[in-house]
Amino acid sequence: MRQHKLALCAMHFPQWMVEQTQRFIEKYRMFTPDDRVLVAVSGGKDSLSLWDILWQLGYNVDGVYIALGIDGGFGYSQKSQALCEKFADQRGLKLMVIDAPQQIGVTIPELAKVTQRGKNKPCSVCGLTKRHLLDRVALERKYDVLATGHNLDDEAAVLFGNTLNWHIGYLHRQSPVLPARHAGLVRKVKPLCRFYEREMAAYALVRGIEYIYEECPHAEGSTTIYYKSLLNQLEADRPGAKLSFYLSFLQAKQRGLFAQPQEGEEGVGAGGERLYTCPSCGGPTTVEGLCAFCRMVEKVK
Ligand code: Q46
Ligand code: ZN
Repeated sequence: MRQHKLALCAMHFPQWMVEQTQRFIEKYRMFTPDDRVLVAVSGGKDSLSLWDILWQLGYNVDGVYIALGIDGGFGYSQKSQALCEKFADQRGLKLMVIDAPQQIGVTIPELAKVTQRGKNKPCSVCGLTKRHLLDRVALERKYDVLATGHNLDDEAAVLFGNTLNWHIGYLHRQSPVLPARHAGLVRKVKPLCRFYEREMAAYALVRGIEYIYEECPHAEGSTTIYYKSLLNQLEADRPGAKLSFYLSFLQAKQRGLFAQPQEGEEGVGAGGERLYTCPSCGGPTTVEGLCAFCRMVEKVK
């Protein structure tokens, strides 16, 4: 690991990853051993490794998989669900499977067509659906916190995009911990946000975690992938560039850059706007009436 000037063997590397994760959980005050943690798993290396790490650390942690009904010619959703189930079975862990098409009435690609949102790419409706279903399952089943497997490469790419466009609201909100700003939202944390994608792949390999190698077929050509490749070029010339880009941002934020006085308080959105409550699902919405998810479901009906 050039950025840390550190070389570890196959025995000490996973131990180091587990210890580091515990450090980050404490440093950012993500959760405590008393909390009920729900990990959102996709079948990929990051989320399954996160579950593995939290399980080894002895946290009270269950998993949730959102079945999206995406095929891509190779049974993407089916395959990733099977890997999550296998992972949970091998360790005796509890996995909940939420069937998105069952909840909405159509698969994610069909939903994109019906609603005409993102005609070519279902990612915006997919993201909206996943966020909604994850908040709902976490709240209904009384979890204290929802953990996701976002790694440093993911966070640096999002930060890069937000900085290129100076999305102040998003910049202010991007953080290893996202407090619940509304009764319809659960607290969210990203314990892997300081690990490089390479480190996560190495961890999964060394621990023998079986994960889905293929990306979602709809991820191809996304701006995030483009930003990641740009940042990889930078990292190749300057080892540690991604980490310092992200950490310097967190420090700058702590010092008050992007501060918006009201943001973060309950009932106030990312841009400081008021949050209303959706009369149908009880989730948050920035305009009065149905939330974006419920409006989308109405359209399907
Ligand atoms: S799963 Fe969904 Fe992603 Fe696939 S359709 Fe797009 S948003 S790429 S993380
Ligand atoms: Zn709603």
